[in-house]
Amino acid sequence: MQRDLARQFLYDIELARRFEQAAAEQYAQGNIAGFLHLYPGEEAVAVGTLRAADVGDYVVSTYREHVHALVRGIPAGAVMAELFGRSGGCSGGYGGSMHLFDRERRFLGGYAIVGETFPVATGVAYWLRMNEASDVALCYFGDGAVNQGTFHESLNMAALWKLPVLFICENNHYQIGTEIHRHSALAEVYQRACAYGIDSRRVDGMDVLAVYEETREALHYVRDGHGPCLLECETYRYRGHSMADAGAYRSALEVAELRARDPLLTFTQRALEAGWVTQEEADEMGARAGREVEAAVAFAEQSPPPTQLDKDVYVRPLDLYRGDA
Ligand SMILES: Cc1ncc(C[n+]2csc(CCOP(=O)(O)OP(=O)(O)O)c2C)c(N)n1
Ligand SMILES: [Mg+2]
Repeated sequence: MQRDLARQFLYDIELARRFEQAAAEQYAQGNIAGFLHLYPGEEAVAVGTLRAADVGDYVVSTYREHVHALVRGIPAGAVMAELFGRSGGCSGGYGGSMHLFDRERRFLGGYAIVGETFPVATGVAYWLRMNEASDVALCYFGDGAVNQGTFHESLNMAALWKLPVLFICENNHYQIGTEIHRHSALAEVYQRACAYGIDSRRVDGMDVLAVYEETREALHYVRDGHGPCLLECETYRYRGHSMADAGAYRSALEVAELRARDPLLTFTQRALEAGWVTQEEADEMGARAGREVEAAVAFAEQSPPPTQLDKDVYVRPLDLYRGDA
């Protein structure tokens, strides 16, 4: 394990945890409207998978995507301003929490519909294949999405045409308040891929190193032209499904057991034991992440609301085809 990479992981997780905490506070203060789905507990998935990806790979994520956007390199201020619905947001303030977008960084959403990421990512992969590109489409989805028709339609098409797509299941074991054994006949998501002859793996999604290594292997496989792969990351969310959900359907014992495997705590411990960071450096990283989040909130607060709805929402089709829209 390279020391620099370990430190990057640690900073990513610190930033992610603090960013989401700040988002919850801003929501409670009325600065963020609509739905807000937070990620604490699941950080090792976004960090491990996206740090294993190349900058040329495309990312298609769900409504629980703030951390994916941050790890992809979208500035924290642009993500927070988008949550606030301000013009400095990465989607110009028109998308909000569930619709983060950054064309330059190949971050193609933020999708609110469960199961929506499958056809979008499969379409991107089809386009990549047509252009003989070596990039891969990363498709994120929750355990609740695998019973949607789009899952089966997209996996079939991706396998049939050997498309370069990595399907990444963020299995936090709940679809809102319904535990996976109550919503899925087959609770081992990775086993479903064999119905389409797709290579699949399962990894401990609380372990950032394991996620990183498994994703690297999977991406090699896809990039080598073998077709799609499915990676199931077993993880857990510490908060409710959204800010509107107190998560009362889970026992205190269950939450405590999973809190003991907190990726922030366990990876910090591991980094200290391996000598990748000292305690002082780890503390400094946390403080630096805190300052970055404070600056992001300040940026969002001073960013004006969007005013150019007519210009930004409607484009002439010809502009789109010319690529200058
Ligand atoms: C097609 C569709 N049906 C229902 C919903 C309402 N809904 C929003 S999130 C969600 C649960 C999805 O759970 P999962 O896929 O496991 O993702 P998680 O929220 O756990 O990350 C549901 C049912 C929706 N957004 N889209
Ligand atoms: Mg889920």
